[in-house]
Amino acid sequence: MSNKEKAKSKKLEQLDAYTSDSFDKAITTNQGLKINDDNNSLKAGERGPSLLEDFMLREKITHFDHERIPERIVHARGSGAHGVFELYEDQSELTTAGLFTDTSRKTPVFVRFSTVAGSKGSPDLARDVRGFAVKFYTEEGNFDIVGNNMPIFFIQDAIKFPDLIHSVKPEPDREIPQAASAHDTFYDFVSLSPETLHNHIWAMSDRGIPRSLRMMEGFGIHSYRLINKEGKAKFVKFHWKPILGAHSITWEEAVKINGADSDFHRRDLWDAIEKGQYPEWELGFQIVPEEDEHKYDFDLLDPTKLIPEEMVPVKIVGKMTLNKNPENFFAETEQVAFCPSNIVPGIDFSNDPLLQGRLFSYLDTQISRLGGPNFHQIPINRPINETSNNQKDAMMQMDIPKGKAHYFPNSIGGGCPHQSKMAKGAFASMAKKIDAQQVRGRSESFNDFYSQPALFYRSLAKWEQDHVVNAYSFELGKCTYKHIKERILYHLQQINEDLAQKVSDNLGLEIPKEIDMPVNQAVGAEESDIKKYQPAPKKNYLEKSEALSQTHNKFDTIATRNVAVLVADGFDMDAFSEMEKTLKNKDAFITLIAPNGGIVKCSDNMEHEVDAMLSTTESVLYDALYIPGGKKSIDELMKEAKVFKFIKETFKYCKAIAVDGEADKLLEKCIDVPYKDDKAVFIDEKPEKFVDAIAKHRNWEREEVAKQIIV
Ligand code: HDD
Repeated sequence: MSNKEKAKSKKLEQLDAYTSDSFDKAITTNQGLKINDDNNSLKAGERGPSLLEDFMLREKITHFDHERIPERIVHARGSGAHGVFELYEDQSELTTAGLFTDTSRKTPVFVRFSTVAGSKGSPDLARDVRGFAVKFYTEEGNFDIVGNNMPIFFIQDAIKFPDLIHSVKPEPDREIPQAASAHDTFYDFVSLSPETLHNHIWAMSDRGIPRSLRMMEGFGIHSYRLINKEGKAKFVKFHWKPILGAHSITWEEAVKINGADSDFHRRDLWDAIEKGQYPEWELGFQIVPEEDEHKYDFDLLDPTKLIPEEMVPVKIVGKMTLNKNPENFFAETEQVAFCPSNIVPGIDFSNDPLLQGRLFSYLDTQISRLGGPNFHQIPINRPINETSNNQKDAMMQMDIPKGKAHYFPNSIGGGCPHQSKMAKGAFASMAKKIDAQQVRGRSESFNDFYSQPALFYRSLAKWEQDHVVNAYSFELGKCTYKHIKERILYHLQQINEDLAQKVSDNLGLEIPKEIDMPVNQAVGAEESDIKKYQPAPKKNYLEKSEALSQTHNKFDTIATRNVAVLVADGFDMDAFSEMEKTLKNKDAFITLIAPNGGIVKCSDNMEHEVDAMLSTTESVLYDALYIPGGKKSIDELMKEAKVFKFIKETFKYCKAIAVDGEADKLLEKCIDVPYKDDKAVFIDEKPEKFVDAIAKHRNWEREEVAKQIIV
């Protein structure tokens, strides 16, 4: 079965009806007129001016002039793919939602991953949160989980979202810096809004620079509700767990990748799907009964808090597989419109004030982004079930709605479209008891800003903590205002003294003993109210949570890992073929790199196609390096300075290296720190050991030594 056939789904069939191609077709105007010269405009004489009469010129240029739509105000840079969600077991004790109760269903999905701050053309490896938006085309309508790769968000109330984003986007006077949080306005906002600290420390950790979009977790973040047929509701948090494990790279490497291939993540996702290595995630629920709403040291409605998995384990319920690339980036990935308000029966919202604001914002933004309120008719956004209502007009209506009555109730149209009972699959908002006074403010239970960042930092491995220290030092080092840096140092001190001390040493600044704590209350609020919103003292309700560190992860596969193989004419075929067989059996990708393009000959005089010329590629684009022996080949490689850079970088960034025969000479020549006993360097060893080391992603323990290497 071809990949395309495997990917078949009701959504893809629907999209097929809208796809077109130009193969074997005559070029025409948009009015269907065949064109006989698309190279020359109509002119008054060969050297004369173009004529207004030239409708072909005008049509072509006019279309071109309008080919761009506004990029997303956030998450502008993104990559999408089609796939399917399959349920492992019926979850009807929790919900009536068809996609979570019917195990025979294969629910089509479209997923878009993104960075947050950068523009549409910004580099993939920015330090940033990654968007993880999933649209389920269910039989009851579209259901969107518009999440991120971090389980919490920066702010607690949607009214702060424009401020957060204005602060992180390029500064308004010079439009600098692009796709980077390391600047004054962002840190000004963060330092004055301690609610941001938890998401911020996640962004400063390795989670902010994933190895691949296929190797990161996803989170719905807010508490939602699942409701079963008895009407019983439970809180739920959605988790996506990648089958390949969650892995990251270092900042130094990210900077180089951005130069070598700024489409690194986009290409990686596309290539894996094209090669039939479909990315997969398992979906998990964290369930909290409504009776337990107030049982925790944090508020379930506060989106800056996670529920540690040690307190509420994640129950795995199904699997999502991405199995088809889009046909057209603009039509699908650019025009897809996610809205957290897209919900189906059996699921409902919580009172999380951030979620409540999002329920408005997404629908609203699509209207200017996609040109009007009929954006749901764009093929990628159409649900797979039938839609029918009385919103028949507006820009770009694509259907021709028949009938006279476009209001409800009506008798002329037979009362149609009619309302449906819940038993017939209609959505009805759950009955929630609300007995409260209207207030503009927040709950005191939202005041704890330090406990969870502290838990996060404590839970990291030593090398992960080092990366956090480096990230804070780098980012604050890029800020120019001393008082902003000091305010951040103060907050870091509240989170973890060791962290604060290391960062302040790096910056050469003192940690202030106190700062003027900003007040999230109305101007002129009562003293007692102001006090109510001061940060609460840090609590320690859990010493460590393993789920927060990427060291407690999946390290059991090398599928889709890209191994660079450096060769020149005369490389040892015996060693190479054993290695190649082992790696390919485990679904790794191999890139044969040689000083020149075209063909390279092995020791058996066989011809091998070169995948990349040394001058066109960089070590940072690969997960591991293998160099087979062969005197002639190694002598040739010895002459290439780029080979030494390649090896040194691979070692410096803690990746697995295997060499055979004479190739050890290359390591000896360029690695000037001890490497022979390194856990991930293999000299004339069995390929299986190399495989295990690649599966471990990196030998981070090497970092202390490797950082002395200059490249
Ligand atoms: Fe948002 C896009 C994720 C809070 C307003 N958001 C957007 C996308 C993702 C998220 C993944 C890209 C969707 C796509 O690929 O098209 N946003 C989040 C998460 C949040 C969050 C996980 C907090 C838990 N967002 C948030 C708030 C607001 C917005 C509080 C406004 C009040 N977000 C938007 C937006 C965007 C958007 C401006 C831009 C493009 C779009 O919606 O479709 O409306």
